[in-house]
Amino acid sequence: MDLEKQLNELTGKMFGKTIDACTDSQLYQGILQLTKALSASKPKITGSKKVYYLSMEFLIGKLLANNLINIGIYEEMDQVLKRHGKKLSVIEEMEPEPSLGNGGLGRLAACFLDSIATLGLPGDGIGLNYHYGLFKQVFQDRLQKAEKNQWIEENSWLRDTGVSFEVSFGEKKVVSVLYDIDVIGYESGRNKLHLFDLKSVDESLVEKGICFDKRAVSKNLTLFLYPDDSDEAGNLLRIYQEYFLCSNAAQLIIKELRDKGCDLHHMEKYAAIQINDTHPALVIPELIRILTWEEGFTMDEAVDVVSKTCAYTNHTILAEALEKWPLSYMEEAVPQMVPIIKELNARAAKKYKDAKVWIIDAQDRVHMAHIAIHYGYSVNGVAAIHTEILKNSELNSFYRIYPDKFNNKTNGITFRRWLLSCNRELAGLLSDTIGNGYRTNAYELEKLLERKEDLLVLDAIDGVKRQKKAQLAEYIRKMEGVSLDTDAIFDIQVKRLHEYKRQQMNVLYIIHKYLEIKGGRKPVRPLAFIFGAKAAPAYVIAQDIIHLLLVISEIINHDPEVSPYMKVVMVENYNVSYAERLIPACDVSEQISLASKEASGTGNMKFMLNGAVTLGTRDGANIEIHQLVGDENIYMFGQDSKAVIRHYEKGDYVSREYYEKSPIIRKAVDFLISDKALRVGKEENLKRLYQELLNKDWFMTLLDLEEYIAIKDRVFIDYEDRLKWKKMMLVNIAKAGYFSADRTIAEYNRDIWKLEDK
Ligand code: 26Q
Repeated sequence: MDLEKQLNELTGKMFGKTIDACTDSQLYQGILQLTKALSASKPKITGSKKVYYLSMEFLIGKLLANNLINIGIYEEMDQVLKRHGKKLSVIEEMEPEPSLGNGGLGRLAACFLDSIATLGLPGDGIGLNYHYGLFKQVFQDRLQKAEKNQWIEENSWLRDTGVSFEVSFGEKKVVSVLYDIDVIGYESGRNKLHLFDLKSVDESLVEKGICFDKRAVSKNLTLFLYPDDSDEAGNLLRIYQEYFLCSNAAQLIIKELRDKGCDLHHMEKYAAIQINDTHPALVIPELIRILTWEEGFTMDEAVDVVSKTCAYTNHTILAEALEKWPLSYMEEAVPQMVPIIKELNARAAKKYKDAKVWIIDAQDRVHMAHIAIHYGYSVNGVAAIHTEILKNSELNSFYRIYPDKFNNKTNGITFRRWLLSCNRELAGLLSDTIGNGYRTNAYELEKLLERKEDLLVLDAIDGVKRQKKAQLAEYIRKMEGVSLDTDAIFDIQVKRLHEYKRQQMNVLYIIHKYLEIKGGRKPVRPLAFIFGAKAAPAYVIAQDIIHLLLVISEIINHDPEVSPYMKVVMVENYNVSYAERLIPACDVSEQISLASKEASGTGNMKFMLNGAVTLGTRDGANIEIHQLVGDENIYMFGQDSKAVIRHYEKGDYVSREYYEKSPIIRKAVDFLISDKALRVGKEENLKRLYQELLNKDWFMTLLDLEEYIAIKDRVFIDYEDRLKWKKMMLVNIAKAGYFSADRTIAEYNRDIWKLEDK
């Protein structure tokens, strides 16, 4: 039966209406139901061994467009709606965005699920069904306020499975319920994202904003996602959440293996469990607990088989983000884990005299990463430089014990969402130019290099960029009330707000530029600086940086002398959907973290794929982008990771020296507490930030500022050599194939999971 007929029947059944009579919201619900039915008819991906990807976060974003593309009916659905005077792109807007992740780590998990299914590998995600997910950001008085994001509607992608487990927190017992979301591969079969919820969850616990009673564990466990991307948050509730995920995951995996008749003594032949950072590392002691207490294993047998089944991915070297939980918290929240963890620690301590590798330290803190490294068979970093830093410094004591466990898996992104879906115009142009092959083999993008001198192709790529910039400008005008000139250079920095990512360095450049324009030095072409970032509510300096951004944008956009030449926009509630609009419209991709601190970054890859040119430091995957595109197609600056690590070791970075030595830096920094800034902004926030920059500046903002200003000025001048710039765009797109998550997942499978091929 054709799509149109099916949709008409469905809307008839659901609302008693034909397609023509439906509202956009009703049409969305009809198409959702139809897509769900079609995906259920896709073959389930099977095989003797399966990977379970455990993660506290799956930042899946809206699913409608992506599912239609992967099922292969996007165009057809678009046509059907057109015939009824409707637009699919408008209907897509009706879908609420699930925000089940903070940033990179969560989005990576979502990209990986797409690629696992696309490669035809049996593999499911296991996570939590947060009712509100990450907070919704609103700006009030130029400060960030957090509100809840209600994303689950009556009609949603979730399927109630009827599966349910009991989870004990000492004497306290709760019951879970399992919801599934289908994961459809591109022109492939179907896997699952399993999301556990709490049967007794109580949404009415939520008071103002995102406040709720933290102690009512049996009611609150799955209400919110912790908003602390890479920051400490020693909260008991987080341990409850982590154990809730791990216990459910362990029970589900054992149930599936039993149902398949597998011998649990050889679990490693049937299952690989990938632990996404340490957040789900309790799955190791929990599996050991179940096998010894309930399945009659000896401790040796249980430790052995679990260690052959679990593998750990590290996403950070920030010391404050490595989870260390006080043993007393564990005793309170998950007492049944304590004897197991003590036994695992005793085994490690007996074998290795170096106390740095023990699980429980002298202050009775449990190091989650140490559990995962000793009792897992693989440890991987997420970009080449990151893995090297893990091996040579952060985890060196472990690398010396287990050199063979360590491996690198440079991150990747799904091209289905980050090209085919968010930039249909570019995807179409690429198909017309080099054929469709790149859609399944991303390396075929390199065919574009043969057209590097072809003016028609270069102009067409530039034409798409203009189109996407115009679309974004229109959206920003509507949403943020700021009008951007499409002729301006769009310079974009979007990512979580963190000092190490150095949004504040970008702002100091902008202040410098503003002062220059005030002094009569105008740029040849208007500049548009666009930011998007959420900050952890408890991260004070990050809140101050948001405030500064909003103050500076207010001052600049309302200054008639300056605003014709530059605009600054901080978009509200940056999320996956906003990223899908921003990334295709970007000219200059800001990737300016302090070298050694950004494990990989994945936004950098998305921008490159969409024809933006990177302005970046020698950090994370920027280094691999640089190697691929060569010196002429990227702007790299700043001290490298070795120099930065040396500064930390010697303690010889003194920000005030940079401030005193350079008039440019001094003028920009002083502007923070100038009358002009204080007239618009709050003294408390601006002064605190000023003091922080001068007296501490732990993430070395001023270290690279002069170089940053110089190179950024050069970027904007180079943009005027339009031919050169268009070639840079083409080379960046052509070389992005390496960053397909399909490549990353093929490597995970080859080196770690070893599942059968299709
Ligand atoms: C830990 C304990 C308590 C509460 C929260 C947390 C927590 C939550 C999220 C700690 C860290 C995160 C997220 C980390 C993250 O997103 N890391 C990013 O991972 C990306 C994918 O590998 C990399 O590209 C980024 O470089 C890395 O910053």
